[in-house]
Amino acid sequence: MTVKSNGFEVVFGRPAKVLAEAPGRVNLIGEHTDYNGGYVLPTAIPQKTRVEIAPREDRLIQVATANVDGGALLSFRAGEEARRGLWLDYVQGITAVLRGRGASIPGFDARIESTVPLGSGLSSSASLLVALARALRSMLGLSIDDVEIARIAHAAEHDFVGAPVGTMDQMAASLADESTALFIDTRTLAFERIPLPAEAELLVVDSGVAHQHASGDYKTRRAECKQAAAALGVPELRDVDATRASIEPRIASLPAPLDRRARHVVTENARVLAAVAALRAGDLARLGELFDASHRSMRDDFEVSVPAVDELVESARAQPDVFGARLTGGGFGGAIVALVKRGRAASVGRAVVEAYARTPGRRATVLVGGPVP
Ligand code: GAF
Repeated sequence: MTVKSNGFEVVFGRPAKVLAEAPGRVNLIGEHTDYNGGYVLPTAIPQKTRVEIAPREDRLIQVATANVDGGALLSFRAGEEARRGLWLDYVQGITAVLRGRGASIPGFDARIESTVPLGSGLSSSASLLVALARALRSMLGLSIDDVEIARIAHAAEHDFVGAPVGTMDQMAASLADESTALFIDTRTLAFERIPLPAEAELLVVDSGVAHQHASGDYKTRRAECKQAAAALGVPELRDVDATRASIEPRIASLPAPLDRRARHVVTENARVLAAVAALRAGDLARLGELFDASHRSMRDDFEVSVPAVDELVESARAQPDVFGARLTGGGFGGAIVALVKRGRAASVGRAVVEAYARTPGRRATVLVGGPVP
């Protein structure tokens, strides 16, 4: 079988055999909980990464992308993966992890094209990893389920690329769809799809302040959470029961900033469970309150927001028909997500972008919820 290709053939002079896709994600709530064994609630966004692929007779792996510097073609040999600090590492990560799990990986040509914005906290890397893993599963006839695809993508990013991320993004890219929220217990990777409310829509606005995951701040937060868990005598912060009245003084007695970090994770886990209940009950006002509380917690306790993002959140909250708004993703820049009355996201987005642009040098972009092109 060959697939109708709109680029592969131009680069490689033959048709692709397989086409696979995976979406980016926006996290509704449950931030910095996934590496603490906690709960998360992402959903898929319309933007996707698409991978076209065809096997080769030799061991060469050639990968073209339309997304870097107007187009790039890089290569390596199957079995000779070595980290180079380039986007190609994501591809090498997947082939190395699959081989480590016993798959025989031949040479192949691949072309990657993505509409997921880079650096906005919407999981462009996880969508690439999952799309490629799916393409190889289908090209090689591997019997791997979607949770396993997420685990392989996570191992590629965490162990091979060296980004110390949790499992939310890969699970979302592999299992989420646009009409449901994916409620994941990141300790077990058990998941459940919960329908999104028909009366609301999501608005995602990029602040234009690029974030960088593998950077020191994310690592520092991870380390602080580990220290806080050890000081509280639990394996992971997930194990702290937020409903126990005795826990608040114990968290407050931790040395700063571990007290604030622990408080964020413990209360954020509780907010995810409350958000799931609100979704099930169709209680949009409650869901909005939880978005707002999550943002305050990320800003004040986890300290992963930046002034530009706070400004976007406040400006969205000031608009009519907005139930709640918060920073989404890892932070230190990136995008906000707002829960908006259905039919109002495009005009709220326009107002927020306009208000933001009044500060010189600031330019925001509506990524989800804008006018349908
Ligand atoms: C980034 C990471 F990749 C995720 O694993 C998660 O920790 C998120 O930041 C914060 O919730 O997207």
